[in-house]
Amino acid sequence: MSKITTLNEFILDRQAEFPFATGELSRLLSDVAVASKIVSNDVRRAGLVDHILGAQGETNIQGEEQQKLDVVADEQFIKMFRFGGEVCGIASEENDDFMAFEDEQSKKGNYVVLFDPLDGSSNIDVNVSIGTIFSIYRRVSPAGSSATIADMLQEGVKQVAAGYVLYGSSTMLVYTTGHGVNGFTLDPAIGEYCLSHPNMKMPETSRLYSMNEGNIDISHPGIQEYIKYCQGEEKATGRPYSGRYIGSLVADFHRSLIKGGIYIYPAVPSSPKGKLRLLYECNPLAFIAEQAGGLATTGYERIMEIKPTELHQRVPYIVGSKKMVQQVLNCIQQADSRN
Ligand code: P6P
Repeated sequence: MSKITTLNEFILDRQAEFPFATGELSRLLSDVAVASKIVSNDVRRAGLVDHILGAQGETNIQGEEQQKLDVVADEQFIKMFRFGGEVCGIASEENDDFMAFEDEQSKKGNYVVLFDPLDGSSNIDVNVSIGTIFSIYRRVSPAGSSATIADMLQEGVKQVAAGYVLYGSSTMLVYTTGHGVNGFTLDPAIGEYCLSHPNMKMPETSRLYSMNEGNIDISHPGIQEYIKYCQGEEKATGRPYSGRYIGSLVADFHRSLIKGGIYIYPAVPSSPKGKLRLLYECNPLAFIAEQAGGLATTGYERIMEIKPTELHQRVPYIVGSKKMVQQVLNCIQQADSRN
């Protein structure tokens, strides 16, 4: 049995890899981990909320209004960042505008965090895995001042760290600081994240594709062509492809990271710019994907090179195994050249 490496040990061991290695980013990553443990505990009790602990909008015996779990998660992460001392501001899927923390300690913080506190939360009611996604940047505004929108609207290539927490059959935290991808599984017996998936690499190809089948016929002809190829009859080289779509981005992405695969959420008439959010869904997972050997694109440009223009902007999203993404790009290019 090998030695258990906890997340905190791992972060400290690797601290020298961080630019500006003053321990600030290490503490921030530890803050993310602590907040996620609290959210994990809430998620594990979610099934009790409506039926035993009271439905959203009702007040509990303390007279506190029962909140939706994604609001609870959002407030938990914001509280952790606000009082952690490393973060001068945040942007979250749950809040229309970004938040600049105005206390003097926070204004000295060198980082901003953009996050989706509980992506796929509509799956809670059916007990399907959900996740937290986070993206960390160094601020561009002067230390000591209030965070600005410019701190939030940075290209994905400027992320200093990114990751996700998957509340699945176990709770896993997967992150990168630009030096590879590592996965940690929460051991509830000791309350620690333990290194379970060191140096994660996304297989270059796979027979798993992940797309809402209802979108296929209304998406780009090149994407239609690719999916039809995947759904084609028995391939001479082996079993046909399999469709796997959980409807929870973090769970679908994590499977691609482990087993290989491709996740596609294209522009469709109901979401002409795509459904997924660039800043706190697509960029952080793109950073993970690229660090693990995969690719992430809109179909026309690298996700992490997009210059953001607004906090909640959406983009078409194709992410996963390198050879599968390249094949989709070829299909898109060929379809465009035929038009
Ligand atoms: P659809 C969840 O709402 C989410 O943002 C992702 O987690 C998920 O992959 C996608 O939307 C599902 O969207 O339109 O297929 O239900």
